[in-house]
Amino acid sequence: MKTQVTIIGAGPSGLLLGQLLHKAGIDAVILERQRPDYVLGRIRAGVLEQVATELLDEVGVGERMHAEGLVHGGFDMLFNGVRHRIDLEKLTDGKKVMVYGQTEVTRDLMDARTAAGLPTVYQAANVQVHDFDTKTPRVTYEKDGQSHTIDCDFIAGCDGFHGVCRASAPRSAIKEYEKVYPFGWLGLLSDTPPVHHELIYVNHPRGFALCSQRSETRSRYYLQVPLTDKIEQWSDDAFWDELKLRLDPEAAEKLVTGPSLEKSIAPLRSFVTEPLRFGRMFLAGDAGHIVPPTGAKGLNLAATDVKYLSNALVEFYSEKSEAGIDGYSERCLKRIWRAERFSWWFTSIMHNFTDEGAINGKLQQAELDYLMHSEAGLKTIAENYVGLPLNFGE
Ligand code: FAS
Ligand code: PHB
Repeated sequence: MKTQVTIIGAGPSGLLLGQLLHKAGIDAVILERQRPDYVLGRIRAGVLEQVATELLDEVGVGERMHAEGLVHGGFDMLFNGVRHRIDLEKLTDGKKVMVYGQTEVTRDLMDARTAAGLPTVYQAANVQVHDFDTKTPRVTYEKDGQSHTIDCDFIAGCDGFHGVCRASAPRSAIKEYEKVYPFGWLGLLSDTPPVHHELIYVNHPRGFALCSQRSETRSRYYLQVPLTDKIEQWSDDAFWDELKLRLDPEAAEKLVTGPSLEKSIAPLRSFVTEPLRFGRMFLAGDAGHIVPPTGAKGLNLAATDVKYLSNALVEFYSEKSEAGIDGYSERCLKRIWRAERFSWWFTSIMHNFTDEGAINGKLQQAELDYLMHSEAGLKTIAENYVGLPLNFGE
């Protein structure tokens, strides 16, 4: 088989890239090692920046998001028993965020790809990338016991943190930066009405909590838990009891509990790969970077990565210019590091770092107190949360 771009991974990065390239008339094949229902079953991101919603509109899959998504103009930060509303709209001259689960984004992109009759190979096993340091890269994979080869011009590594693409880059050419946090997030999805009409981020002596949502009848909650915790230790009742202990009395009273539809523990890390380009192979999304989910940046960074990559490939094919692909890595990394910084900072002020001594808690409280009483402090939270403009700093 021959194509222009082989995309590895049918998560949001790969699927959005596929639609952007299709819109530009560039052929691409997506190889995904799992089944579609498995990809959809992973419960992940919940908040989209305006930049991401505009990209979904650009590729024509924004209709259901606008119909079912929840537009939020602010969120609450709860600490010392007091809730402080971060008025995103006022602090960013009108910007808001869209609460629309990654599962739905992925479903919309999958449906659009199928409707356009575009090639996606699910359950593609043993995907391997070859000769990406030449102008004729190849990808091999196995499907139903048959071996296949795809000759292409470019390989897009959209295969997530545990994918094959970054692992295939020459170690001498790659630098990886990593910070692993001493706790995880225990997430629970339930068909219960959200406890509040906006998100609530909680800094409590017992640990961080987050009250998020997927619709007016479906909620998503998180608790900071020790890295040693196993999901089997957490019954639904234990989860709800702990969440109530971390909420203020009003929210604890209002909280509607119910059976979990999904429950999982995710580790938190800050991770960046430099560079994001290896010859004719590019990394995008979680394949190139990971943020702690506190700042709701993971999915949004993936969207801008693939926008930059599709622009670069359009320039290559339409203008025979390599400027875009040569500048891809640097352009992405500038935005990535800004999101990494905010996600690390927001994680550092909202979580319980027991191993950093009592003074850390006091310093956190002092920082939170300052931020809530400073226009500049509130603005820095808001402008990063809604997403810095693409031309920020230019
Ligand atoms: P993905 O990991 O979503 O997709 C990669 C795809 O590549 C997968 O479908 C995988 O099966 C496939 N693949 C991997 N190796 C392959 C191979 N060798 N061959 C073929 N296919 C291969 N972000 C937020 O903003 N908020 C959150 O709350 C949040 N929670 C998260 C929880 C968890 C447990 C994880 C892991 C991430 C979370 N994220 C969150 C981040 C998440 O939303 C990512 O940013 C988003 O999934 C990025 O999308 P992709 O880059 O497409 O990577
Ligand atoms: C979610 O709804 O899953 C979500 C929302 C905001 C975050 C992280 C996760 O910061």
